[in-house]
Amino acid sequence: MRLRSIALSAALLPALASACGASTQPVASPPPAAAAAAATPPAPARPTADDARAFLAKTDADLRALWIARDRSGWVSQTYITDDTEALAAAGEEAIAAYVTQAIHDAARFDGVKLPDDVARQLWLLKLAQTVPAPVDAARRSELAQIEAAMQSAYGKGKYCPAPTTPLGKRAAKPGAKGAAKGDGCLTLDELSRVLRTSKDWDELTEAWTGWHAIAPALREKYARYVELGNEGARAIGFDDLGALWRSGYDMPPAAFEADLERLWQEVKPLYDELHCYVRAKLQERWGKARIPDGGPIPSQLLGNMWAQEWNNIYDLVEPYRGQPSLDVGKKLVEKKVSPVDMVRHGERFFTSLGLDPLPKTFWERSQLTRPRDREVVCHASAWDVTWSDDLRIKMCIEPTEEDLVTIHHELGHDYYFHAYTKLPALFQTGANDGFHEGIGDTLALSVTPAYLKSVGLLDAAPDDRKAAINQQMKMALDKIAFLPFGLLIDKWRWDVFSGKTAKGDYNAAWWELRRKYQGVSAPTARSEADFDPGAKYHVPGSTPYVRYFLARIYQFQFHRALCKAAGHEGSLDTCSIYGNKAAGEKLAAMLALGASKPWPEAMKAISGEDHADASALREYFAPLATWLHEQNQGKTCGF
Ligand code: X8Z
Ligand code: ZN
Repeated sequence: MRLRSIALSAALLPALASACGASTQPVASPPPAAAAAAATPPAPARPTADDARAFLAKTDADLRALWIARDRSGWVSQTYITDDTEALAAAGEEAIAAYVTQAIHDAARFDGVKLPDDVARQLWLLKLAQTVPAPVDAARRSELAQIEAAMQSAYGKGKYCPAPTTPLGKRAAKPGAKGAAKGDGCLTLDELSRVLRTSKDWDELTEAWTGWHAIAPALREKYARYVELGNEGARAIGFDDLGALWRSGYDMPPAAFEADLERLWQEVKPLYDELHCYVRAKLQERWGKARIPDGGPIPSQLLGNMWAQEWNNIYDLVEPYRGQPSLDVGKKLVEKKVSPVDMVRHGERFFTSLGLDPLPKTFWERSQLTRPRDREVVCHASAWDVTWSDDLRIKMCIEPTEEDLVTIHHELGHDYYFHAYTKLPALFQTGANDGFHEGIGDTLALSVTPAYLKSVGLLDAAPDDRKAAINQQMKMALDKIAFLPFGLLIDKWRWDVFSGKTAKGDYNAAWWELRRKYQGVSAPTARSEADFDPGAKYHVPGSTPYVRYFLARIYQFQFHRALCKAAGHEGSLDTCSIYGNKAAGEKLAAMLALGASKPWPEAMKAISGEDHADASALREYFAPLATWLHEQNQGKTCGF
């Protein structure tokens, strides 16, 4: 879906200046949603720019109505999963998919017409508006929408029910014990994630990992069919396959985009390799070289996160210097009994301190901040503007952890973007590219420094010497640097699946090959093609493209450097907080207000003066740690 909700299957695929094939294939008779469009008077033989504008005005109104309907049912289905709400979500998705395919076909009459830039750009964005375009055939279109909704629900409802004799089964049976299952004796993703975050028991960690991954084999057949139908939809509007469509949203040809990603990856890979080497050595001290051999991948259940995507939860195992002031914000949140609402207020305060508006009253009435006790929901965090009119919300299952405090800033970043461009034409109501959208809240979170946290009572002391600063850098690197290869590989896997390079019979093997090659992690237990491990990551069954998060990890340091400069910060980037700085706020707001109305390099220029993605800001931020890691790794066998 291309939603005003981020992190749903939603999409926000951005615009591209270069042309990419419009559909020349005949499209079947218009679906009901498009019937109104078909009833407009026949276009003149030679359409003009004014005709294109009129077409867009109508399309804008139609899209708004359809997107609002789709997002209303999407919100309800994700905050109350039942067969009925799943069917409503599928219907909303189906209607919009039908409309967009038809509208793209209708817009083909403007091909070759000289158009003003804003008109040409909206027509191009229309082609990218549907993350998963539907086949023209009504039955297959309906099938695709149902599969998408079913995969999303299945993921949301996923649970692991341990047998009483297993390590987690025994734990679950102890009432009141940490990790004890509630009610049915089954464990949700939150509970299994808590085990991965806190347990230091090999068997428990392995069981939590395999337990969650057992939800995914049931999705394998559905996913294979989704690939067929999604490709059919993408081809019907002129793309080679669904992956080609996803790579087309970056104002450059897909091949140039891939090359740019590789350039960025090569710039940050040396830092990842040093971090991996250091962390592996620390884990070897904890678990032994028999389990983690030199030169090999790290078993992925040992990194504190279900997907080994961020490693900050094992900070205690890898802390550079003991005896420094605690950086444990989670402990403080628990100690001070900071409620989920208060955590969100902390986030909002950061945005308003920059001169941005407070969140609307309805945000507090309509958001889902905690996991409801009485129904199934999709807990994966997301941000919404359900009725496309400043109806801002977030959907989370907040726990008192630092991770969730950072995620709150992340989600509010999406909401503030929605708010900033709410008056633009609907097709421009998206990020300059999807990496921008993912990077805004994270940019502000980079300003949530220990000094800032101390000022709001969430830390007792901020680092004031080199050792403490290295500890803080390590903490940040376990989040920001550890994530980079993961951010890249999910879509590398999907692009190969969509293009057919990876056949259905190789889904899981291809996944683990990429996990080993890029992340240097291995599966906790033997895997086979009976498994479907990519399906255990939200964004795969949820149809959310993922390379956006890789981009966001690069952009956010670029944005941070630019905003710190605007704020007049002197000193190293890792000590900069733009909290309370209106000049930085203005710069940010100006960029957000552009939405997708301009190619993303122009938005990048508006905020940073630079017109390309540049990993040098990230490298500058982590320069002290890079030197330190390099020293620590002397004499070690690095690599995997
Ligand atoms: O999905 C998200 C956000 C919602 S857009 C919570 N993120 C990725 C993930 O959780 O895998 C943020 C970081 C990466
Ligand atoms: Zn996000």
